[in-house]
Amino acid sequence: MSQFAPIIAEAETALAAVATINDLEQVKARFLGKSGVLTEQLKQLGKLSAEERPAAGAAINVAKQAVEGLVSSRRESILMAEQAQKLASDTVDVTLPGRGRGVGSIHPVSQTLARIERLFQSIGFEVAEGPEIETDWHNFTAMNTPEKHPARSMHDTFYLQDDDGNVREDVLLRTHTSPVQIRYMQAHMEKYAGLEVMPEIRMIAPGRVYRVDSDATHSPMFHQVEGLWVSENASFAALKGVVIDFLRQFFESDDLQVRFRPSFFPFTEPSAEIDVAFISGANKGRWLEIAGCGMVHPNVLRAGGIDPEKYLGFAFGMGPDRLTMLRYGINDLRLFFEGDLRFLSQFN
Ligand code: 2U9
Repeated sequence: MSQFAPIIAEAETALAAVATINDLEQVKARFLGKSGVLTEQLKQLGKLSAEERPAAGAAINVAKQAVEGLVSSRRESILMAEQAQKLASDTVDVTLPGRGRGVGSIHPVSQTLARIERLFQSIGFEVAEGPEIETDWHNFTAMNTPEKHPARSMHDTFYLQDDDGNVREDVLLRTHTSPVQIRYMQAHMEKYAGLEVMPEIRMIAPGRVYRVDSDATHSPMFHQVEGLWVSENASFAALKGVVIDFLRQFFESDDLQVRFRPSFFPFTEPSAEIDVAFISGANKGRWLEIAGCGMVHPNVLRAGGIDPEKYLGFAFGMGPDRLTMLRYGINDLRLFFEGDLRFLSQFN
């Protein structure tokens, strides 16, 4: 029996008494640590003669291995005991109802867009889309906007840069969906070029638009829906009929008051702003500006490849973000674009 048998026995007794990994590490340090019992023995080897040293060294190492083995088997049993206790106490109540899956919901503005699209489709309008990055020509020139118009300034419109970081004056983020109508008219005229009289145009263009503007009622990105009707006999009377019918259906109110107020836009002549007044509810009796409209300016028809002597057009534009705010009584536009589920999940 090795002279270290009593030390091994002492370690065994000490290890048997520990119940946690923490206490186990303390015992391990007492025997095998930097100034542990067996480590101290190793340090004494230098005092022995060269003949005695190998045998003594080997005996200490055998003892160290024995203690290490005791420590790891004790560690194993403590971990197993801890896990067994955890399994016994952490019970799963299999009778609890499941948490379910968040089903998500359609964004309130998307719901409004879908609603607007459905209403216009029901009276024969096509829904068209176009690029959000546009040329200055499609966004402004074709829309009869003067060269020096403030909307064309970098203060109001986001322009794009080239690869060297220089601002390009001819490429921008569209400020309205009107370029979609310009492209639509051009494509339409090309498609029916051979015909004596073209089929009439009835379309709406919903989508994202961009302006340098940001506060509670303005977002640098917002939505628009613009509509266009071009035919030989388009009229302001027809425009009023379409708009009033749409608004009454949109707000589900047959007695909604609608008012057309003379206004100015470069792309329509004559032009009007459209106000509504509700008969009941929180906005009862107040006139609220809700959209704009007018007869398409001859220059704009020409930009679309349409002869203004032969055809007339009417157009209108509205902001679905604002329409959504009115429909649900929301007072801050930014709520739509922050992605806060506490807000968004109220609309499913
Ligand atoms: C073409 C010709 C004419 C679209 C029009 C308005 C008047 C208008 C605003 C309403 C609220 C913009 O969303 S808003 O901020 N729009 O007042 N828009 S006429 O006129 C067009 C469009 C395309 C080819």
